[in-house]
Amino acid sequence: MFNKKLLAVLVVLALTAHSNDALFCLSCTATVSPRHCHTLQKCEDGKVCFTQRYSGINGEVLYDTGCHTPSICSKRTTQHLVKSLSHNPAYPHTEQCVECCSSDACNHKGCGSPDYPTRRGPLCFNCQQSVDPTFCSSVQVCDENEICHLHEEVEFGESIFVQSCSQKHICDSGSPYVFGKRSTERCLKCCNSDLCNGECAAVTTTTTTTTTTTTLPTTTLQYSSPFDCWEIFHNGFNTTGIYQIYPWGPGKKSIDVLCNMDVDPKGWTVFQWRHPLTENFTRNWEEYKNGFGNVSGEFWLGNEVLHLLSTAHPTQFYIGISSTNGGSWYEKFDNMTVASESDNYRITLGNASGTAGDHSTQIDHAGGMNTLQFSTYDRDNDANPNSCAANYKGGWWFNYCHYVFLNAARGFSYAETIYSNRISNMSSFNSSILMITRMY
Ligand SMILES: [Ca+2]
Repeated sequence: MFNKKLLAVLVVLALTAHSNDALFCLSCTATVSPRHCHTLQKCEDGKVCFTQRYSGINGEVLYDTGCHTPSICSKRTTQHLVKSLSHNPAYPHTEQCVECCSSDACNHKGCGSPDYPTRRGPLCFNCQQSVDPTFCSSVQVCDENEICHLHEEVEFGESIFVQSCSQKHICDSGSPYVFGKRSTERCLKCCNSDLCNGECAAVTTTTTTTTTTTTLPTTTLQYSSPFDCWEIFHNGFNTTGIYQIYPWGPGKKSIDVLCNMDVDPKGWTVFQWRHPLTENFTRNWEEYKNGFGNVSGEFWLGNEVLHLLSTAHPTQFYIGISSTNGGSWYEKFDNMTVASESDNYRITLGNASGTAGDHSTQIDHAGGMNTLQFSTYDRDNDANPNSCAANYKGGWWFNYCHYVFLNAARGFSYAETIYSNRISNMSSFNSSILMITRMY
């Protein structure tokens, strides 16, 4: 079995306690303007929000944003950055500005970039499902007539939080969210200031449902309609194999997935498997969205399912690769999310650990994939003037273009660099596995 050697790896998850004092900063790379960045990062103590403006390959103005130590804005550091960027082939032109600020999302207008529209609603957390509203890292600016909204459902004993912009009348009309007799709404919050829907502390409305006499199906399973392989594992199934999950919720359509119960922490939902590289991975946007291949062979599970699973719970991401000369490596990333289709399935990755090397998150490099949108040959969302997906014949989170690319076409020798420093081309690529599980 793949990566058996690696099963004994202990992962220590450092769970960061939520602090009300934490500074939130917009965190994106290569955006045309910071105000178009929809990812919010909770900074470590002592860090500030930064904006960095520079010229892209065609001379277009681009911005990176995020948390950083204030030293990035010191004169000496700025000069050093200008020097290092000008030697990076991805950024032939020098950086133009680095600016710091220290209030929530203040870097949405850093380095002289355009501010949010003057007529706008609040900046709100925007997550369709999260196990804790403080884990939400996606934001959007609401329309003028909208407010920030947060509500909690309890389903099968688990709390699920939904955060979004909503019409004001949603709050005026009480509770519009009733998802059947198994749901009890707990927290419903409507508020009208930036980032006010990040937690449930101030509950504006509480509704209590009356006890239902409906007899629920008797079952010994903890999760009768498992959402993912994590729930299947916690239902007591600890053998790697194909199982049925309900990513769209109980009573909705189910799909077959490969659950990996070998790698710790067990309960991984596999979303890509390649070996022996016979499946065609040169597919269009819709095929990558909905998935293709055979779940008992080689496949891509689908970006839509990946989005649903990775945004419902804090998610750990695993990349496993092996080469034809017998080498195998893995890398794990904390806090992985894949945004919705409206954000072109943008991927976000947290801290990395493993043996393969963190070539996916090198934010200042042209080939890192962290915070990037997905591209296919018919949907070009990369930073390259050409289409990376068309040139390299597979869908991926391309930048300009890649350090890691595990969906390359078989026999396509031009697709060099399958995994930077590990697998240099298709002829030495033996297998890959991509999978996710809950961090806790
Ligand atoms: Ca392009």
